Amino acid sequence: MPRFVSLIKASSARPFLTGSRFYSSPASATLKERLVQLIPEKQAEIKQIKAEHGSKPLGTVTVDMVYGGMRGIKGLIWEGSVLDPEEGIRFRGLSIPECQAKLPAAEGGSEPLPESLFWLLVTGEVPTPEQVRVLSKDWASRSAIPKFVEDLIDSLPKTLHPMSQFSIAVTALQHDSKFAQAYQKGMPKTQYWDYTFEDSMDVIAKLPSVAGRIYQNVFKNGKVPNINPDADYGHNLAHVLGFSENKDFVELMRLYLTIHTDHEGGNVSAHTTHLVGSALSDPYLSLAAGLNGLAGPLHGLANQEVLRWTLKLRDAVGVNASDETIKDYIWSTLKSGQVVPGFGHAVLRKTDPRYSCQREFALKHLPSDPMFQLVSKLYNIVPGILTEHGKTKNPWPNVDAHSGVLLQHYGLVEQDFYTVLFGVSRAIGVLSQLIWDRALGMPLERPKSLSTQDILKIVKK
Ligand code: CMX
Repeated sequence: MPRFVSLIKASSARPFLTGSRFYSSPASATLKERLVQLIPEKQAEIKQIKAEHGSKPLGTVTVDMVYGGMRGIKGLIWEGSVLDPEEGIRFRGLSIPECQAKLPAAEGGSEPLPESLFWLLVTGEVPTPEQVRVLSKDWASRSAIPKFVEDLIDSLPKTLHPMSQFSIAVTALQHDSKFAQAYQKGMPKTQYWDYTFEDSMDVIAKLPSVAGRIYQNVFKNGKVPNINPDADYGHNLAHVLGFSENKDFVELMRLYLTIHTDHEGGNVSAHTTHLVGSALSDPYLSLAAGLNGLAGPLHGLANQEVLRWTLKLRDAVGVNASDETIKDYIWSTLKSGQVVPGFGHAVLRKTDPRYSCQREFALKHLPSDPMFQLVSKLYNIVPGILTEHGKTKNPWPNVDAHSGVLLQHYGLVEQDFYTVLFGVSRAIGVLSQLIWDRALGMPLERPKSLSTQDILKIVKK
């Protein structure tokens, strides 16, 4: 009997796999069917790695690392993406330009569909256009949110930050967690990944409905357009925000949602989701925790801070200001003890390729936008000043330095909403890993902490 047939038969006791159809090749498999094949292979690979190499060191931990936010400590497994300080992110080995070239796009579009990146992150494989189409439909079919969550969002004060509203709504969606319900009924560990997969698919699918509702409530007339069951995820997100008539904005959403998904495992939103998930908190609770981390100004909230700071700069010095005047403004930010938002990174040491591809998008679609031209000027000026300032290890721009200027060009000018868009995308990355966390039986995360007294005792020995 071929291996995949026995796997599907073996898995048929699982409640969400009973409807799995027979398939003859991976190209016609659904995402879940493909996972049924891949999981035992990966489990066996890791078992072997642990047996053969389990006692080998991966590096040393210094006192500076412990006091320095654990930079550089190799202590996490993250399958979907790896970040090279010089080159930037690779999703399952593919750079952003390679993803743009290889991942299926929408009909008539050229940017990769975020559904295809989810497939890539989960399986390590480039999906066929048909597989992506099925996934788009699946997400659209799961997109409705319960009435009580709609009412809850509607009841929140407009003055509550959209990211707080987003996190509250995701936590409330936990009401319908299949993982939590199955755990209460006493599911065996072998089924953890299956329910994590179903919850992850559900919550990702519902995020545009949640984000659209928050946006329309806080900034517009409160009327939320319906999700189109035949449209892709990026198109539907643009639609609920009220921008789907503009084809370029829809393409921007697809690109935006693709590039913000994943940035290996140690960043605050990814690590938090993974950490909270390790307590077997379900995907809703784990994601909500990660979103709360994303809402910090040194992380995802930097995207709102960048546009706010750039607009203040424009208002203070004008769009045609000389380089010298702009330099003075940047120095005044630094001298007042603030960071220049959108520049620097904990791992990267070169321009973020997520910045570069957004710049390419702007050069193609909005080359003469005055704010884009100002952002381009900042690209030429800020790194030199940060280098002269002498503190930051990386003076180059990160992803957040560019996203706001693209959104405002199309009329999405409400900066406080920008991190919600980042959050919709980040869910795709962190939940693809959470599925693997449960498939691989990742244990409760519990590193050792030390007091300063303990450190002194150790180093003085
Ligand atoms: N402007 C001014 N100072 C900066 C700076 C910037 N853009 N970037 C770093 N520094 C400073 C740090 O605040 C730190 O100062 P202290 O020694 O006084 O604490 C010093 O330079 C060394 O920092 P680092 O090791 O280079 O950077 P970290 O790994 O500590 O921090 C980051 C990384 C991103 C938080 C930091 O570069 C920063 O604050 N940038 C601006 C905010 C931002 O754009 N965040 C978004 C990052 C991408 C994302 O997650 O979305």
